[in-house]
Amino acid sequence: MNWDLTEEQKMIRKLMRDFSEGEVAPGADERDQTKKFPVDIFRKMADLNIMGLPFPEKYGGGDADTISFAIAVEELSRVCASTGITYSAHVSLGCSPLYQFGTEEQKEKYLVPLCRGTSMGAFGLTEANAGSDAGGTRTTAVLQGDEWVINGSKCFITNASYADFLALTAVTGTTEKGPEITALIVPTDAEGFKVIDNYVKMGLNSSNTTELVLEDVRVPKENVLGKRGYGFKQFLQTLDGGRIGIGAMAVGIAQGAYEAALQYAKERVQFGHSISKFQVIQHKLADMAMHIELARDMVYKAAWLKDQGRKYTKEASMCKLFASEIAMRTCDQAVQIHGGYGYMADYKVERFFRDAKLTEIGEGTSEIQRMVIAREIGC
Ligand code: COS
Repeated sequence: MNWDLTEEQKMIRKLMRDFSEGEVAPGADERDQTKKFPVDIFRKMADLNIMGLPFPEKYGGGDADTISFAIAVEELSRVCASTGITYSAHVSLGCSPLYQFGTEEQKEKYLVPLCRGTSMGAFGLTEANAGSDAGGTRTTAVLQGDEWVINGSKCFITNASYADFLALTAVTGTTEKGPEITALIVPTDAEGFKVIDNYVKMGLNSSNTTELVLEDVRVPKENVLGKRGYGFKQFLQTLDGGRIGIGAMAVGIAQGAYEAALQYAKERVQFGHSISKFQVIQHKLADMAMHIELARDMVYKAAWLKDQGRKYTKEASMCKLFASEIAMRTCDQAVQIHGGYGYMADYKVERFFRDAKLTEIGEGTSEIQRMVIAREIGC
């Protein structure tokens, strides 16, 4: 076993660290306050050829592996989790299903612009009554002649305001097992398609979270992604990859909060000593460092399994569950170490704390991850 990163992975870590500190960190607090989507940052990431990092060069990708993708998400999230989740969703939910299930023609038409960064990637699964029970989709698509006619709505969809198209699930019929669910690629400027950016959120304020409303939206018959009736399974498989991204995001947030707490503890003097000299603070910092190390190892293990073409459903759920829960705990303790200052928006641990909560919810709640793990271990 080799625990070292490859030369390429180290290079990507350095590139993403420099980019995140130089370009992403400086405006992060302001973007959080103004809820401004980081369009310029994503333009620069497109120039660096990072938008399609883990996909083959022939589709405009960077030919890197999933560990490199996780490193990129981690480094962005260490300074700005809104940028981290935007990138993670773009790659793992926007690009991935097109790469895994699309025809060659669909990859040319849709994956290439995503990898080049001319459109953001998005994915439409969740609905008001289909959250944890993702198979409870009510959106319908009816084949009329050579076109699908889609009606319904989706909620909490990341990046859709900046996406030229996205794949979404719809009920296209019934089978003996229940509804037949198919994934369809839909242009966001199609007649009858509304993307609404109106949510007021706890955190991740400069990421784009939208509602989608589809009224008699028509797309050509060939816009089925993969095979008719396989949409639910395809999206569950896509979520396995997405959970590595959220795990990496959680590691990045935890790392950012931990570093801020360590620095603050060294600088803050009380009772005549910097508080980092008190054992009670040292133990908090030691626990943070240990948890982050363990979470990062689990994220990389799940990513490595994916890169080996092995099954990684259980490990993806484990890394997402563990990393998100330690991110929340680390941010809580980072605020605690900052005392009253940690409760103030001037100190970035306040933002990390609000942003971390989403990692326990998005792409499957902690309860769903435990359900997936329980099924995988044969309960
Ligand atoms: N990859 C590929 N196929 C999978 C899969 C996976 N990870 N997990 C399940 N499947 C398959 C099953 O094998 C089953 O196939 P068959 O019909 O051939 O037997 C099918 O998909 C349905 O699976 P299952 O019966 O387990 O579905 P459930 O409705 O019980 O739901 C959970 C499974 C709860 C795991 C799923 O709904 C889920 O992940 N929910 C959370 C959704 C989520 O993360 N939402 C957030 C979206 S944010 S973008």
